[in-house]
Amino acid sequence: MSPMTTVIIVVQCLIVFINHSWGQESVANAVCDEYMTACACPSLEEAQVCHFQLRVKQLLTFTRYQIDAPPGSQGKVYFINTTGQLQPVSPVPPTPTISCEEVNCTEANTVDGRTFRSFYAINGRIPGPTLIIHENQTVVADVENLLSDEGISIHWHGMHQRNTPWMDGIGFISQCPILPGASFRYIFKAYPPGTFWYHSHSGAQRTDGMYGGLIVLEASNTTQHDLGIDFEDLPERHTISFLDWQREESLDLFSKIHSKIRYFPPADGPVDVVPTSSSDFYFPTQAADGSGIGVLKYWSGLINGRGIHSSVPLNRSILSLFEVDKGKSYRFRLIGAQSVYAFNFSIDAHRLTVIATDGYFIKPVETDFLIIHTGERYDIIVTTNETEYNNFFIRAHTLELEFNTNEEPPYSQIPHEALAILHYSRDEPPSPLDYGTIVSHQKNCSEGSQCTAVNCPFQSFHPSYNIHCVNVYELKLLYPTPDYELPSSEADNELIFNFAFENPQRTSTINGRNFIFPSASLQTQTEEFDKEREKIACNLDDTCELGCHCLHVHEIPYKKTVRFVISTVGLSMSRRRFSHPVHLHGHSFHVVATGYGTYNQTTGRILSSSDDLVCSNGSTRSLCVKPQWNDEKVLNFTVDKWTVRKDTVIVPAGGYVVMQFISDNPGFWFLHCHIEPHQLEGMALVVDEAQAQQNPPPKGMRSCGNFTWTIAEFNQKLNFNPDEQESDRFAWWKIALLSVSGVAVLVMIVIATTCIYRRCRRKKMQSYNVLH
Ligand SMILES: *[C@@H]1O[C@H](CO)[C@@H](O)[C@H](O)[C@H]1NC(C)=O
Ligand SMILES: *[C@@H]1O[C@H](CO)[C@@H](O)[C@H](O)[C@H]1NC(C)=O
Ligand SMILES: *[C@@H]1O[C@H](CO)[C@@H](O)[C@H](O)[C@H]1NC(C)=O
Ligand SMILES: *[C@@H]1O[C@H](CO)[C@@H](O)[C@H](O)[C@H]1NC(C)=O
Ligand SMILES: *[C@@H]1O[C@H](CO)[C@@H](O)[C@H](O)[C@H]1NC(C)=O
Ligand SMILES: *[C@@H]1O[C@H](CO)[C@@H](O)[C@H](O)[C@H]1NC(C)=O
Ligand SMILES: *[C@@H]1O[C@H](CO)[C@@H](O)[C@H](O)[C@H]1NC(C)=O
Ligand SMILES: *[C@@H]1O[C@H](CO)[C@@H](O)[C@H](O)[C@H]1NC(C)=O
Ligand SMILES: *[C@@H]1O[C@H](CO)[C@@H](O)[C@H](O)[C@H]1NC(C)=O
Ligand SMILES: *[C@@H]1O[C@H](CO)[C@@H](O)[C@H](O)[C@H]1NC(C)=O
Ligand SMILES: *[C@@H]1O[C@H](CO)[C@@H](O)[C@H](O)[C@H]1NC(C)=O
Ligand SMILES: *[C@@H]1O[C@H](CO)[C@@H](O)[C@H](O)[C@H]1NC(C)=O
Ligand SMILES: [Cu+2]
Repeated sequence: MSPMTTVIIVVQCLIVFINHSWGQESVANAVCDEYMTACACPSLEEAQVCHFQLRVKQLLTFTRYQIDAPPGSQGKVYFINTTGQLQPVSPVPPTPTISCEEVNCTEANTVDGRTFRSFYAINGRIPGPTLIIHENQTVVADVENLLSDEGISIHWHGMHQRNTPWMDGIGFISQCPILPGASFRYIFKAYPPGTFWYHSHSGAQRTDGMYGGLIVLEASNTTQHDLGIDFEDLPERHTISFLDWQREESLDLFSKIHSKIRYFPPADGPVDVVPTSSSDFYFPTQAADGSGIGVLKYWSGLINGRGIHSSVPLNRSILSLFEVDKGKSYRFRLIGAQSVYAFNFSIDAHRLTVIATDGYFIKPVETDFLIIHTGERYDIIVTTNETEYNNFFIRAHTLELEFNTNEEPPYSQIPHEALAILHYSRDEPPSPLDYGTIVSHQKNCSEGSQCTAVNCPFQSFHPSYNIHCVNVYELKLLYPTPDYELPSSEADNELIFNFAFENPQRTSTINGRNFIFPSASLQTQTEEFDKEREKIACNLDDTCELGCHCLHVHEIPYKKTVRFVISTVGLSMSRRRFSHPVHLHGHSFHVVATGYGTYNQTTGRILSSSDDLVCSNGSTRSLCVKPQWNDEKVLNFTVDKWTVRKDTVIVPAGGYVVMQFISDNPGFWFLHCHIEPHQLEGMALVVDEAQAQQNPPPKGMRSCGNFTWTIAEFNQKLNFNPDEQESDRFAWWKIALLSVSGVAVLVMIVIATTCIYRRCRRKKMQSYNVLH
């Protein structure tokens, strides 16, 4: 066999091998063009791997763009005219007019009907397309950063990322941000099934629209039977996301918040006016328990990217419309994508049957209102049994109340409401001109007609509201947790984290510490973190009286029952009390218990924090840097296979939530308040789970971090002589040539030796044969 033939055979073998090992997986490219609101993958039988492309751009609202046009191409501005239609603004000559037909351009993204500003679009839209995949499918998502100036990352909220912690999409925790002009390939297993979402986890980009739904369809089709409800599941049409929309871009907003300047210009004035009096400053509004809500002043609310600002008449707004047939039941999937505000969700004249949360089915609960906090998801069944009307308002109302010190409850609601429409397809869908004719059917809660609300951020409403709360810990799973996923009631490891505004600046902290991001990604550059740990990680024994700004990391061991107690107690004065929606990455935890403070029976407002926990130790100012259980109380927590599981949970103001899980997913997992300004101020920490068992990252993931060098190195560089380079390069070229010929000679020697040896053997054999 000649060496050439050998090489050819080896190469052919390699090709066959590669084809074989790659060809086993069937790959489908999900079509996900700019005009599509949802992009679906074929079933697992047809495609084990599903490929999406997500392109992130900065676009203007009310503007259409020709798809795939080069940068610098003209957008076309539209406004909603008096007949409720989109009317183009003609460009000034000589700018060429682009023509937008059905699918040539992005949609106009009219948001709240009023606010003309830039936002982050994924595939041309706000929100980005809903991605629909199947349980255990392998998802490949190429994320392209087409922004001009910011790094991005995409987090797949609720996906466990087992064995793939570096695919979790947290800038500087699980990866370096994707720089402008670059793309990043996320690959992960779609697990668990249910309603999830994806969103930026760098800066405050989520607030500016960088998110979309992520629906993982269950492999099992027995749910309908087990729930006893015959429903239709149409995730491409019936996924509903909520966003509280702001007038200014988040960079402007957060630079104000970080300077503690709560100035929001009046709605009827320009945004660039300078405040002249401290009375221009905004103070957070309050919920029924007196706790503060709304770090940012409310501007408007969007349901699937559309809504109505209070200054816009109904007949000049464009709302999201959800079509249904009469006499059926439908599964709707609700996604809390808000920046700050919780929404009280309801559909006029329809009750809601809550059937799942954060990917886990629950025993159905019927309700009038469902409160959804940022980060949470709830699945509901809506039965379309109304006979008289065809159009109903879908409402998402903030929990803000109008307090008047002299009055007693019930206080009236501040009218901050996002609207959409449920349309029975018995006739034509309404146009904006018809919106005004839609009859309101808001449920009036009275003594004789009590209402139910699921997921209140406090124990209960004052009786005068006639609203009964069903809170998270009261929900029960529909399917029991399998033993291998069930933590024991007794915790092997317990950590107590107090979420409060406890530092001299009164900004968002956990145990008195403001989280700051490292300069290199923890998950992919762990050696650097381990080396610098002393310098950059928080000292967990510090009493933090003067504030602690540090990389807050807590270690937990492998395969134990871990208990996190998330509390909101401590120094807080009543108005500074806040309920925080807390999200843990990498796990679904069991919500074992919820503790509440005490409430004034006359007003329903919080009197004091729960005394199950104490903060007294460790500091003269009683900062809650090391919260502990109160020894005088005997508390007993039990987990069973019906205990509800979630990945995001609301922790009541002045109270706590006990969550338990098995630490069977090694990785650096972020734990944080999902209210964007709180997270950015430092209400976050990293759980370092089983570092020794962590999976090293795939080759080639980019690294980031500080760069520093010395003057000596600089001087050496300064003495560089370009003129010497030509000959130098020649020298390298010669060395390369020499090595190649050297290798060739060696190979020839080896081949020659082998041939000679073989021939000798053949001769020996021949002589052997001769001998016998
Ligand atoms: C509103 O815009 C539509 C579509 O561009 C146009 O047909 C209609 O005449 C406009 N209405 C008014 C009142 O200008
Ligand atoms: C828009 O798309 C249609 C169909 O693909 C095509 O015929 C038409 O020329 C396109 N228009 C423009 C302006 O690109
Ligand atoms: C999907 O994968 C998970 C984890 O590997 C497994 O527990 C589950 O049974 C799988 N689901 C199906 C339908 O195969
Ligand atoms: C569920 O799926 C199985 C297997 O594909 C099928 O035989 C069965 O009819 C399905 N059941 C329902 C209620 O759709
Ligand atoms: C739109 O609504 C406003 C006030 O709500 C009303 O004055 C106006 O006449 C309406 N326009 C049309 C075209 O119906
Ligand atoms: C939710 O909003 C509706 C109006 O949209 C109101 O009637 C109801 O009282 C609110 N419920 C809660 C729990 O805030
Ligand atoms: C529709 O069903 C609900 C229960 O799901 C019931 O309360 C309501 O009265 C029904 N409405 C009509 C018009 O039948
Ligand atoms: C609730 O009360 C308002 C105002 O009193 C009334 O207009 C409305 O019809 C009532 N809603 C229902 C469903 O009865
Ligand atoms: C509860 O609130 C009422 C009304 O503001 C007040 O008079 C009363 O003293 C409060 N009760 C307690 C225990 O603070
Ligand atoms: C307070 O902290 C000290 C040292 O950190 C510890 O020895 C002591 O037991 C703690 N006291 C309580 C009541 O937990
Ligand atoms: C805790 O609760 C369990 C189950 O309810 C019970 O068996 C156990 O005795 C309780 N322990 C204490 C100390 O109350
Ligand atoms: C990187 O630089 C920042 C800012 O100077 C510093 O705070 C941080 O500790 C440095 N990181 C490391 C790993 O040295
Ligand atoms: Cu918070």
